[in-house]
Order: sequence, then C-alpha cells, then structure tokens
Amino acid sequence: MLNFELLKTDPDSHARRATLTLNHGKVQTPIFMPVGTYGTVKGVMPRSLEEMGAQIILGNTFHLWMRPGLDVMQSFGGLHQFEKWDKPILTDSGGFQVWSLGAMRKISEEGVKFASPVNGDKLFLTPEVSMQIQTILNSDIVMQFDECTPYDTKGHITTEAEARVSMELSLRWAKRCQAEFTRLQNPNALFGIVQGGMYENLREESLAALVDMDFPGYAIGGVSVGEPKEEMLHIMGHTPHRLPANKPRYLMGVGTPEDLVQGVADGVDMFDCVMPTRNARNGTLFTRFGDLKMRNARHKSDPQPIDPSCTCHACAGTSGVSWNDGGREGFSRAYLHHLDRCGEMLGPMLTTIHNLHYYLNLMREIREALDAGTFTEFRARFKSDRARGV
Ligand code: PRF
Ligand code: ZN
Repeated sequence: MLNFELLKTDPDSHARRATLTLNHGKVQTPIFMPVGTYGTVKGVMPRSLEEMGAQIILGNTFHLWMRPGLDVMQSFGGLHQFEKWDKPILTDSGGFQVWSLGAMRKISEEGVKFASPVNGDKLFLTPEVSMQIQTILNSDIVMQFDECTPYDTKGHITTEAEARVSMELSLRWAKRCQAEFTRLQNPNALFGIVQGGMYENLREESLAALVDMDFPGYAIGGVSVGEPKEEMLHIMGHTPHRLPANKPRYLMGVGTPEDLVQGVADGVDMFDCVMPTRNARNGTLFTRFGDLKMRNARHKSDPQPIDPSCTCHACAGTSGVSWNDGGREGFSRAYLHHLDRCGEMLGPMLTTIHNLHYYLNLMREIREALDAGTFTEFRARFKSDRARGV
C-alpha cells in the first residue's frame, strides 16, 4: 500500500511538502534516502540511522540476489528482518546495477544476460525476475526493471534515435513489471521510471505512457550518468513537475546538497545518492559553509569538530550540543585526520555519520522552511552559506 498526502505547495517554485505512508511506516517528504546496497548503510548501525532521523533506506535487488541469495532472504521473511531495520525500505530493480557492468552484459527484449561478478555463473535478469526478487525482499517501494539510457558510450553521445529505442524498451518492461507485480499479489508499491535520455520530447512520451499505466509513484531515471551538469539541471527543470501532482516523485541517484535543494524546487519529493556515504569514506565532508577535505594536512592539529554548528555524534558527541553552543564532546578534525591516516575503522564510521546527518538535516530544514512558507529565503541563505567556505 501507499498513501501520499500533500500538505503544502510552495507558491514560488514546484516544491511540495507531503506525508508518504508505506507498509512499514510514514515518511515526511521531501526526503533523502541513505543507500544500503548490501543490506547495510556502510559502517552505520540501524540505531544510529534512526537517531539521525533516517526514515527510509535503500537496498539493491541485484546485490542481494548475488549475496546472500534468495533462499536466505526468504528464510528471514524479507530484508527488514535480515538487516534489522523496521522502517520503510525502497529497493532498486537491478536495471541500473546491471547497466553498470558495462561490457559484461547482453540486453535483449526478454531481459539482461550477464555473468555473475561474484562467481561467474550465467544469470538472466528480466522484469519478472526483478519483481519476484523484490517481492521476496518485501521492500515497501519496488522499482520497475528499466534500462538506464547511457549519456555516451566511449565518447559517442547517445542520439535521439538510440535514446528512443532504449526508452521504449523500458516502457514495455514497465508493463511486464506491473503484470508480474499484480500476479504475485505484492502488497507494497511499484514505481515506474521515466527515461528518455537528454531529450525533452522522449521524456514527455515516457512520462505520458507511464502515467497511463497508473503507477502509485514515479521516478526519474537516466540522469547523473556522466552528462554535463547543465544537462542534468535541464532535465530536473523539465520533468518532475509534469508528473501527477498527487503522487510521489523520486529522482534517482542525485546528488550534491545544491542538487537536492534545486531538485526540491523543481518538484522532487525523494532522493538517494551514494555521495554522503562514499565521500565520507574518501574524506570529503559536507558542512553548512562548504566542503571540507579531511585528508588535508592543515587539519593535523585542529581542535575544532568537522562542522562547529553540527549536532551529529561525530561533531557533538552524545550531548548533541554543538561546538558553537558550547558543547565540547565532539571529535576534533585532528583526531579524524589521524584515524584516516592510520586506516582506523572509526574514521569512516564517524565521517559517514556526519555526512548522513548533514544530508538528513538539510532535508529537515527544507521541510521546516516549506511548512513555515519560507523556502525562498531558505534557498538564498543556503546558497550564500555554502559559498562562504570552511
Ligand atoms: N534506473 C534505475 N536505478 C537508477 C537509475 C536509473 O536510471 C539511476 C540514474 N541516475 C540511478 N539509479 N533503475
Ligand atoms: Zn557533524
């Protein structure tokens, strides 16, 4: 089941504030969903995710099919019990992950044939198999199996004719997903995915055909696939607000803090991205006043926390009182720099908590601004704060 209740719309942009109710609970939107590919948000315990205010997390059909496999998933009654997360879960269909295998795969009308990157077994992922796997995972939001149209292949930019072939295949797969999802009597919600590359007319055709199929929610796929930033912003400005106003809209795999704020203004309700978690492990940290490179030698003896205004466990310790408000329990930049240099596990655990807290808190501030009718002012302040520099 899925219920989407619009609470407020911003008069100056396409932004909306809503409550999304799923089988495992309610989600306040706009929302960022941390990525938990293998049934874990890398290095973060579920209780920390809850503490940070995560409301829904991602899982991946493709990876969980490879390992631990469906028999284990079935014996646990789904992904929630296996990973000990009892709030909503969204699973991606495998379309994008198979696409990322590059030369290792062969796409046909029926589905995608590929060799398992784990043990070399020959595998065949189809719209039906993706629905069967996601039904076993029992994710609250199931994504259709699609083909993510590449922006370019070895320097050759995808033409309109090529993007059309790919988009139309995804539409036929959407129909097959819907039929199989219904046949399986899956009690959750299936989202269609708009494709069409960088071509407005193809995006509009894809969107219209998916709206005809009447999905309970819609995603925008095929962006953030290596295209120039302007192209991505162009599609973000074009597609989301054309989707039905009474259904949730999810922009897949996006993006930076700036992209999230712009995406909300463009009418997007849900985002996911590996950026906060992956960047944390590489030492790039997000703060109110810009990004911080933890590996830089200038942090070697700095007693300040990552972000003195942050109340996360890394910056404020268990007190939750930020450095700026007199808290002194947080971990210093010097210590985090040291943990990174020594390859200590605690380093990426703390930086991941900070980055996720930053993303989740940013979305909370956006929701509060929408509730208060001050989103325009919020956007201006966000922009000038981030440009200030740390
Ligand atoms: N399709 C699917 N998953 C995705 C994408 C897509 O196009 C993207 C594109 N950024 C990320 N994840 N199924
Ligand atoms: Zn922090």
